[in-house]
Amino acid sequence: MARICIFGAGPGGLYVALRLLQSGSFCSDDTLELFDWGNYRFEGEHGSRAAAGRICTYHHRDDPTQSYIEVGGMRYIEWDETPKGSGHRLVSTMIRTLGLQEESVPFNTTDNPLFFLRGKNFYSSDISETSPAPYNTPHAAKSPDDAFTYVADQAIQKGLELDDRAEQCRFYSDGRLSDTYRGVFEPGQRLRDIGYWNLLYDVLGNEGYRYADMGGGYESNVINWHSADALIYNSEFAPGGTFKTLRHGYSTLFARMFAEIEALSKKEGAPRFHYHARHRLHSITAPHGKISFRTATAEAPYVGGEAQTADKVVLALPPESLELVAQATRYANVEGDLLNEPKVALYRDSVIKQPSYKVAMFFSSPWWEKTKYPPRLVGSDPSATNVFGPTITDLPIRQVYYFGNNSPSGASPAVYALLASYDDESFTSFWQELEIGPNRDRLVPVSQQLQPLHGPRHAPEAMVRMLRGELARVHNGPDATLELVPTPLETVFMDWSQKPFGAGYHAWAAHYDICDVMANIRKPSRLVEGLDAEVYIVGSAYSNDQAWVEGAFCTAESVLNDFFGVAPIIDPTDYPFICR
Ligand code: LYS
Repeated sequence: MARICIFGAGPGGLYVALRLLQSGSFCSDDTLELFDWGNYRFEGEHGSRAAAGRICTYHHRDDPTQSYIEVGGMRYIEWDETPKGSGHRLVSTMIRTLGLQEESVPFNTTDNPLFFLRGKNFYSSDISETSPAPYNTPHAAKSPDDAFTYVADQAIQKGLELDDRAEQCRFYSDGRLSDTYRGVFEPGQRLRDIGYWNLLYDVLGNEGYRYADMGGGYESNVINWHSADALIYNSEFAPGGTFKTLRHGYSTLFARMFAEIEALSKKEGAPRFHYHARHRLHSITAPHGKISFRTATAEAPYVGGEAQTADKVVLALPPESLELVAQATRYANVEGDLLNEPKVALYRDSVIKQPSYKVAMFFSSPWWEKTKYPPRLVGSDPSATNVFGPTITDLPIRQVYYFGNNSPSGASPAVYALLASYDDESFTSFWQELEIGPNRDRLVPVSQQLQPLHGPRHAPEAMVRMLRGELARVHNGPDATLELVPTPLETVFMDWSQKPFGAGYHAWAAHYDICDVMANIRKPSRLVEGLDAEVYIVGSAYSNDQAWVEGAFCTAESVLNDFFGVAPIIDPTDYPFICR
């Protein structure tokens, strides 16, 4: 008669629930419960607002027959199923085993992106010695991506097999600056103790750094994070990378996982299964390993209910949510405060929360095709969705992806979807002040805003005009005005910096042995002398693949294998799910 409680119905929580049910390791008098602060029953007003954690496919006017935009996670890297092959093995495996392979389509990215940097419009193919990008650095004669490769060449010792995942893990803990490195840092110094901004600045100079930041599209990739991880991770975003998605939106995967969970829980011999929408974990303790917790409702999220017990608890929650639970527990000042144990708190803080923001616009025409600087499409696969991009700019919109007319049913009249802004870090605050609209004071404290829990929100007029102006300049030249971009049919935004997520994604902080953190934060009681509590933490934040669903699946799979006795879903020999 075991009770297992999973908090968080994002990719990590769904994965744990599904794999546990599939493993058949339950008795029929066991109970499996899944809690989520939102209501991710995968049916919006019109059955369309499929969402799970930080995945959210938004169809125009919330109508599933219409074109859509991903306002959260949007793609994955396919694994070809060979032992040496790279890619997201668990996401690819899940898609295949759930019978969604037919739905898998290329997420086209261009190998010749359009740039608008320092007021200049140009394509990647225009960049040359005689026509460099507008930065005062020799690196401006090549693509921004080249600057990242250059830094990696300077910093990494020759001869390492860094495509190999086990080798990568060793590099995270013990990678050293190459013997030939010349700069402020010493050759042979541990890379994990060097901030990546510090390293980029040391190698590229400030102009080179700015170019890598603005031309790379993601400020999140160049912050002062863990250099050993950054040196490997950033190669994933080079132009022309091969990504995939699901034809009718990435949420299809999570909707299917949820449906499968419900189906399996109705089978003979299955445990009792309960999904508690709009219920969150309020606080948790584990004195001498005995778990005690309180939940709260979405209506009164900070008021804890009666104390409850469980045999095992999985916290499939991002760091911000863990911190909220830790705070409530700390104020109760009770025995067994696991999350606030000094080493657990230190390890919880091993990742940097990265605010990120997405704005989706829907138009009655693909106006961008007839501009002075249209994005250039690549890929001629007829099964491809129209998605392509990115266009990259130093304007606050930062990156643009052209989803186009991707209505699942060919709805008429056609509606063309545009991910008008994909921005992160300091750029998110540009949009946040436009959320409220003119002549209005703030009514809800920032710390109590929960927008991403309720789904995308409609953008006020001034935000829409700001977006049109920036899109006009990017596609028509620095003097273009907003009238060059038609009035959209609809504009919605998603601010992932708000609670309970507190970030769109996470990056490892420098000065941590991330392998040690990854291995131990999964079961935080391992960080407390003499304690054994069946409380587990999973999710992309503390993973080998941050900012990817794969990271959440890998931490979840490793917890299932190592602590729940579930056999690995695929051979882990050449693909450690976590580093340890
Ligand atoms: N997985 C995200 C994407 O495909 C990456 C976010 C970058 C985080 N530094 O765009």
